[in-house]
Amino acid sequence: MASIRTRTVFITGASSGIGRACAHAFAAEGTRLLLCARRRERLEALAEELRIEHGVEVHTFVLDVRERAAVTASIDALPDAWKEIDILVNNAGLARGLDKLYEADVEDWEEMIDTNVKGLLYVSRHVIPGMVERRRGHIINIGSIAGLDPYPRGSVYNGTKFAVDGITRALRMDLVDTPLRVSSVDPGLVETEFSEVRFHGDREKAEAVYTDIDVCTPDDIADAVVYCATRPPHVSVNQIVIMPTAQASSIVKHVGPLK
Ligand code: NDP
Ligand code: 8X3
Repeated sequence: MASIRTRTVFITGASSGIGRACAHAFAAEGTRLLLCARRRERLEALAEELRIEHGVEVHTFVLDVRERAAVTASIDALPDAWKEIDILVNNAGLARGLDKLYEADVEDWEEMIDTNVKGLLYVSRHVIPGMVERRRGHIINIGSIAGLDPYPRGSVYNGTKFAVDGITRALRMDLVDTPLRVSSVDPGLVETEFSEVRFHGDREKAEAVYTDIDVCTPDDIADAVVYCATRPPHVSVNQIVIMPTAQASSIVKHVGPLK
């Protein structure tokens, strides 16, 4: 295991779920943390928690990754001590709706495409050049089983996560002549705010997704992300697909106790 102590890790969408768990897991390894999301209070509370629990340096900023100009301006405006990003975790993302393509709300599509695909691209485009210049960096994209194996009513969310898979693999080719590494961690069901966001705040519908099935926790996923980041420099963990034991594909899930 390679030490990443004092490395600077930038996590998008750190205010909740997997991003928040990644912040804790990296802090436990002694990294410095650069965290963004749209909800300022959440970020500030998390930063305080990380400083107290792990004694690490944390810098937060509010960012909507869909806003291209804001992405470039906020990264350019980072204090000098935070400009050299070693590990980028492209995590900010969401699903909106669970509908047949021909019945779905087009606004939901725009939000998913703008966040999951364009947001990831804007951040990557602005962070990676510095990594190439310093000949040091690791990009870890949070994809999904939904980006490897589609499911009914998921077409546009599926499409965005298939795009993340394609982008991840092509980027790895673009960087093959550099010391940079590109990984993707592709989870199945993880209990976070994901389903509440998907169902536009309908908690009952969201809770039903995780009822009677022993799903993954955000910490399970963060553990896989830190695994990717702590391999020796000559080892690239290209992809980790990580699901609950009771899930075998996007659509094959076992509800109820295991036999
Ligand atoms: P959560 O809803 O708990 O967290 C999503 C995070 O993304 C929040 O911190 C949110 O912060 C941030 N975010 C959303 N939109 C934006 C935006 N426009 N700009 C900046 N930040 C944004 O869900 P998860 O933790 O589950 O999701 C994290 C990633 O994991 C997503 O990419 C998701 O697709 C992926 N994933 C989730 C799975 C699951 O079952 N939960 C399974 C497979 C993949 P804020 O609202 O404060 O901006
Ligand atoms: C999230 C997993 O199956 O709910 O990417 O789409 S799923």
